[in-house]
Parts: sequence; C-alpha cells; structure tokens
Amino acid sequence: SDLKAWIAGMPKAELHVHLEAERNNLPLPPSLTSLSESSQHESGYAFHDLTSFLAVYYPNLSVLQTEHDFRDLALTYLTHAHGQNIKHAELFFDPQAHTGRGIPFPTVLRGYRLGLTTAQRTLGISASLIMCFLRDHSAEYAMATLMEALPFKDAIIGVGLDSDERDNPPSKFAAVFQRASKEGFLLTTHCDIDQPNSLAHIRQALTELQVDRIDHGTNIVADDELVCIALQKGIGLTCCPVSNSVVTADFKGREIVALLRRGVKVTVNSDDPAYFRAYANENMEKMAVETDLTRKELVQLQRNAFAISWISTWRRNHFL
Ligand code: ES4
Ligand code: ZN
Repeated sequence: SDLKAWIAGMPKAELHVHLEAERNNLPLPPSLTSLSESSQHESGYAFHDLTSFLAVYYPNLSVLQTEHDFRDLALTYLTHAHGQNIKHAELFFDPQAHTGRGIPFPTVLRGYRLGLTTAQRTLGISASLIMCFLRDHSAEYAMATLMEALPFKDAIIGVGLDSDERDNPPSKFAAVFQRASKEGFLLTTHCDIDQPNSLAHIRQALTELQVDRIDHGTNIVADDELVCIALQKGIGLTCCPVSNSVVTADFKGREIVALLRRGVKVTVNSDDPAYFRAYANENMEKMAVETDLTRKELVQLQRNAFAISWISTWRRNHFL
C-alpha cells in the first residue's frame, strides 16, 4: 500500500533491538526442538507474557558458540535492517547469557565487532553495541562483566539493564552504572511497562543512575514531574509497540502519542524482531494504523531516533 511504501522509504534509526533475538532464524538445538514442535505460537514458540518469553529466549542462545556464530548473527540482523532502510542501529547484547555457559567474553565481542565492521563496509549501515547486564543476576556479577568489557571499550558505546525487572530495580546497579559512566560508557536501562513499581524505577533511573535514555518507559506519562525531568534533560524513550502487544495486552500507542505531543523524544523500535515477526517498518505501520498520528508526527518519531541516538558519540567507535 501507499502507507507501507512510504514507511519503508523513510530513513530510520533502530535504538532498541536485542541482537540475540535474531537467533530465532538459526536452527534450534536438539534439546529445544521438541519444545518448538509442541508449541502453539505462530513464531514456533509458546509465550504469553515476559516471563514465559524470557524462559524460551535465554535457553535458545546455546546455539551460539563460536566467534563466527556471533559475527553471522550480527550480520544477519544488520542485513535485514539495511533492507528496511535503517541507517543506524544500536544493538543490545547480553554477554552474561554467553559467559554464563562457558563462552569467553572476547569470543562474543570479537564476533559481534566483526559483524558490525563487515556490515558497515559492505552495506554502509552504521551500528553500535550496547552491553546489557542481566538484572536478575547480582550487581557483583554485573561489575565483573563491566571489568571484562574494559579492554573492548572502543567497541561498546554504552551499557543497559535487561531481562526480568521484577524485584530488580535500577538502584540495585547504581554502583555499576557509576563506574560505567566513569569509564566513558553512555547509560540506559529497561523500565518495562508491566512493572508494579514502574514509576519508582523510572525515577531511580533518571535520578540515581543518571541514564541518558530509557528503554520502554512509557509509564512516565502518568507522572508530570518525571515527564518534566525527561523534557529538561532531553531523555529519549525507546518504545517497542509490537513487543508490548505480544508480551502484555497493550501496545502503549496512546501513551507514545501523548508523550510525542508533549515534546518527549519517544521513538519506535522492534525489541526482538525475529520472535515478534516485526522489524522497524512493521512497528511504524502499527503506530500509523492504530493511532491518529499524522505523517508529520510519524516522521518526527524517526527524527527523535536520530536525535537521541548515540551516533555523534562515535569517539568510542573509532574502529568503525
Ligand atoms: C527482552 Cl522483551 C525483553 N525484555 C527484557 N529483556 C529482554 N531480553 C531480550 N528480550
Ligand atoms: Zn528490550
């Protein structure tokens, strides 16, 4: 259709995608094949909320073993992104999901880094890595992971928090984030939409952790003071409508629209595109079809993405 072609033709930036999600395109390990065959979901998996999704997502990563596997994974995602006219992508990865099962940190980093540089050279797409800590593990483990990352500083633009947020508030990682900032990493954290202490977590992220961005975070719309802080600091939100609609009941379109119209730098992203069957274009299409955003406002979502991206901080990316 006209709308689809218009969205496809728009230059885009993707700021919230978990690189390991692309693993969904690889063959399953034998131990998980039966799980896939017995499930009902059209993607081949059975999940209905974040917990059941994460319970499939993390064990699946066992297919990733060699530097070559990590390179391929990054290149597969970036090829897909390039095909959707994405000019720049900032990619989350979870080193602890690999080091925790015996894959050395440098294997992961060298593979991803090679994927990014190869894509940059062959496709002309710009990309950076954001290292996430698994927030359902200890702050000490996160700090140890941060120390392992220091020799690869040039390949990692920032750090974040992902996995299970329940009882794992941002404040748990205050010391880790303070050290990361001191080492020159930019900061972000997931503040999921289905959390009981959502506004407290957003407040901690903004005031204690001093994050540069928030991932999801649309619940902020309910708190004027927090919205003002976000406006003052120019804090952007990386929202993921299709992901929200899969792991919760609500795609948060109304909140994204309200925040956009208040001047908050909201963006539209894909989270786990191969699992949710929706990359950047499909997420933009959902916003276009299911909200009253004008075309000008749809463009503004992508302007926001370039504005809050960490492109201009390519000092730490000079290897590219
Ligand atoms: C994730 Cl949807 C979601 N939430 C939290 N952590 C994640 N890691 C990968 N996908
Ligand atoms: Zn995410």
